[in-house]
Amino acid sequence: MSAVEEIRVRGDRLWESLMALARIGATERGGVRRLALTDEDRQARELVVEWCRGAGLAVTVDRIGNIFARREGDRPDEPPVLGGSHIDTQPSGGRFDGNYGVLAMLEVVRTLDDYGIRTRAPVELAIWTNEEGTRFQPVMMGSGVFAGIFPLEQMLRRTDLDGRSVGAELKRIGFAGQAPCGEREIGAYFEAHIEQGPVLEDREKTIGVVTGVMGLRWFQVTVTGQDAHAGPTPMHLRRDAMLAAAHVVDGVNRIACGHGPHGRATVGYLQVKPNSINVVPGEVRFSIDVRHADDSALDAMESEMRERCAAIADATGTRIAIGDLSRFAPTRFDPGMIQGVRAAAERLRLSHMDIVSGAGHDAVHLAAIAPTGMIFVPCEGGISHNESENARPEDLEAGCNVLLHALLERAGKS
Ligand code: HGY
Ligand code: MN
Ligand code: MN
Repeated sequence: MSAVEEIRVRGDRLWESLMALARIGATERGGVRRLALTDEDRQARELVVEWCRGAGLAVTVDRIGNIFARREGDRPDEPPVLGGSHIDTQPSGGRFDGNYGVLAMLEVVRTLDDYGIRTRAPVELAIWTNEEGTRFQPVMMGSGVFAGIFPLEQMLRRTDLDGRSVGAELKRIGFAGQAPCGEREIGAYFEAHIEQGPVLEDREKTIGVVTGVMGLRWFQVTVTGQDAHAGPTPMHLRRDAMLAAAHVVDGVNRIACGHGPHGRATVGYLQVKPNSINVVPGEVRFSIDVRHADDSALDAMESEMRERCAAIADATGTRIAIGDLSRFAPTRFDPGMIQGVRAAAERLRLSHMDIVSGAGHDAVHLAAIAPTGMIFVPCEGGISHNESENARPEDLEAGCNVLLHALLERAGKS
């Protein structure tokens, strides 16, 4: 019987499961398109549930479609130690964002079985509904309902651009579960994830000990001007919504650069009406994603953005409406969990460094209700939310070993 310190996951089996899952929603350019609650999401959910049941786990689904696969512990009444992430992706997403955290947890469970290890506390694999927030807002929806941050009924009524609701889509794909959302004690939560940025690769570190997550604010902006003929309408008599939008895009970029190094602002989505080559646009709708590691900086960025929009509206004779889409404050993880991840990396003799996550994760919501920690591994060129997203098998295996040993420390070996 191997001493616990010597047990290791099987990197080949982890890689095979990642590649098998990546085939669901695979794109021609090597990425994955698996939007939340689509048929691709259903197929992926069914596959992972089948693997979980094959590993002897008891699977439950809650009312927002979060999936929990439970491995019983010797003390079934003890709050479970959870590990997981999400399997919904961006429209042109990658094979590892979210999927790695779910399948690393499955690999941990399979490894515990390989070595015949029983834990004191129960262990649960978690798959959170709609982490990406692309098709339905807010971002990190399922974990937010589980943590009591988003009201269930309101989230079930949220609709996509085609008017389909979360509740109807959960029913349609067969994942409108019966279990209550949350309302139970969680012993701890771990999430393994690719970094989605270039720092670990640049510093040649295998493991990121995640100390916290940047705060995020999403806005929906609607600029209203006046449709007009592109020929007869003189420049100074136009109310050009596209011109105003262009000034806002440039303005938020300057605001973020003015709050470096952690300031971020992105306009990722833009719709033009009537979107015709010879019509001055009368309406432009777009998103703004603002982030920072510090809440007062986020406040400053938001007020500068609102002031700048008011000035642009005046200057262009347009109206600019700013709606709130989603937000969460900067998060610091539990010091004991951070130390647990760090100690596991040290025991495994893996190079590591502390790092703040620029990307949001379900761990942000779990941190509100349980001791939470994250483990990062590098991704190639720091590229993510991109079909070319890639990670090295040996790094994925290393991160999974850190998850195994940090989780065992928390769940206790019987
Ligand atoms: O937007 C984010 O940071 C995450 O990928 N949903
Ligand atoms: Mn993710
Ligand atoms: Mn993502």
